[in-house]
Amino acid sequence: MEYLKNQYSERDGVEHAFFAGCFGIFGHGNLAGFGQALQQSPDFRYFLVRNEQAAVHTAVGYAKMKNRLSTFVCTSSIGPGATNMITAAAGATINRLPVLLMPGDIFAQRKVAPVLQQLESSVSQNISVNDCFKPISKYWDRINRPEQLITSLPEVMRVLTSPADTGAVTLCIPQDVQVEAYDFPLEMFEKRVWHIPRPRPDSNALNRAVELIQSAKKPMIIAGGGVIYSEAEEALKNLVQKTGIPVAETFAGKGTLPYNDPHNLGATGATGTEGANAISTEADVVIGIGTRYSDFTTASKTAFQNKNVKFININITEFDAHKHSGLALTGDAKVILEELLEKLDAYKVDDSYRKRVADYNKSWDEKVALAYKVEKNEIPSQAEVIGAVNEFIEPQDVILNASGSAPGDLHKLWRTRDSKGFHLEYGYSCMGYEISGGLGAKMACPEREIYIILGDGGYLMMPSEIITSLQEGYKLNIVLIDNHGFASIGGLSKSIGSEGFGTKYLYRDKDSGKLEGEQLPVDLAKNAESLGAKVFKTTDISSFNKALKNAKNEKRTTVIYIETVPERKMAGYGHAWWDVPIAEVSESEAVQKARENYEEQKKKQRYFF
Ligand SMILES: Cc1ncc(C[n+]2csc(CCOP(=O)(O)OP(=O)(O)O)c2C)c(N)n1
Ligand SMILES: [Mg+2]
Repeated sequence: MEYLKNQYSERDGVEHAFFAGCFGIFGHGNLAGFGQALQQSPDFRYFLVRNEQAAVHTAVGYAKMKNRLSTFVCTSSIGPGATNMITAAAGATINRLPVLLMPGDIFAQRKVAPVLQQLESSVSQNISVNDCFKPISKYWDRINRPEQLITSLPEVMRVLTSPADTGAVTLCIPQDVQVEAYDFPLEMFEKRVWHIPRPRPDSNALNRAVELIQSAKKPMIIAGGGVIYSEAEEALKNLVQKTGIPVAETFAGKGTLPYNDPHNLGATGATGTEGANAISTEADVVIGIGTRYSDFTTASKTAFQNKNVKFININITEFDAHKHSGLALTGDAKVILEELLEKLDAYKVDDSYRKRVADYNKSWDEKVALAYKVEKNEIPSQAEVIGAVNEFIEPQDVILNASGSAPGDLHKLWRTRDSKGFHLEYGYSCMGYEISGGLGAKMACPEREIYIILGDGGYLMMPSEIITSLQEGYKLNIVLIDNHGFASIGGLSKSIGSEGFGTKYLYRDKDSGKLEGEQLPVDLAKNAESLGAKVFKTTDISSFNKALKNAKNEKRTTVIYIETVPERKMAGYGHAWWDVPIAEVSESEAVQKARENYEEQKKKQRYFF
């Protein structure tokens, strides 16, 4: 604890305590060691959570808002407490967000094995459930002797503070080792600052990139989360204004430009706008900045159809910089964009191209306005709910979501006015991230209101951290959208010919044996109330709008409950496709038809050499 307290990060001259404290749940595997240490370290605050998975989501939500310059430690007992963290830890690594996991581990001394919750192995005594963290950790270690911490802790910090390598880091400490005494060198506990670098690109690679851009007639930028983590928004804006190169945004990159910047094509890929998908189809040079090129971004490798398309990838991670056989500009987005701008001289795109993009920006916003427009004051569509929230909240407030049908709608429809105002965990899209991740976001930015868009399915997965938000006095605004099941997966199931099988909350029908009986009598509003939230149960947009106002005056976490009609949806545009394989052989005609369409779409998929 003493070591962790003294670790700082620094970028651009600003220092941050790297750990804001510790989340956790105690059991026999951590209460006597970590627990006792935390008790005697009131300046390293301990936060009791309700679920170890939530602890990690909260740390991740916090780290995302802090642009990776600060995070939390998460401690768990051995066994189930530890493995509960695995889901969210994978999310941290996929989203390239730092979190330090400190699960307890089985006795190093072994005499008492098997202890309660120990998984035994007949092939090795050096295996515990904590080995499951290995494939999802960017660094993993087990401390069998106290002095191993002297060399392990600096590795933990190196990885957590590395913009290229960061993710979940796991440090397992057996429950008996946790309580051993050792005379550590005192220098270990002095303040240490980890300087976050802004590496510049190879100058030859930069020259080649400049040449390639100067030859481009239809260049475009795909802006990913890395733009925001590098705080490169201003550099991006300057480059775009001067050159006229349009920008399309991934989920993590949405908000890099304000929604109404005429160079902003908005969402790209499977959930992309008309403009982004039209331009990406034709683009001759694609400049990916801080993007992993997930299948949603590339419309499952169908988004880029120009035969001669070339990629330039600006990325701090060499692994990502080389994707799509791209010209790799490995380094920090902000400084690379600044250098590019200088070197590009008078390069700009044709006026007609710039105008075409500006027209797309405008015509898309007209579509958004239509989707926001309340048709009738009755059970609304999800888009109307999103519109009501968007029109109510302040520009600096944060919309937060991770799973269900909301991510796609938000990607398309949210008018983002602040680069930290759109918080989507869409790398792992983990149901359950919303409330816990929202708590982390609020802890990182208490001055902003956090609006969590949450489906009934996501709510049921992990409502528990409402309690933690009350305990700590961090107010969340939860918009709970009830469509009585999985609208997203139900829709997907219909699109592959499977009729929404197994996606609604219905009783099992006694005669057919299927889940097609009456609706289950679940009352999620009451459920949220029972956890201590102030609940507003609304039935249409006008009562929803009133609730938004009333919720703003509340001091504690609020839940605005609303039912929506799942059927009214936004259309997909251009190459807005997502590869979800459909059975090659089926007796169902619907599946056969869907398979035909699938085979057509498959033909558009590309490799890039
Ligand atoms: C932990 C987890 N399990 C399963 C999934 C797959 N999945 C994605 S969306 C979804 C349904 C979400 O339901 P709900 O929150 O009600 O949102 P809706 O689809 O109705 O908009 C499921 C099961 C997931 N993303 N995360
Ligand atoms: Mg639902």
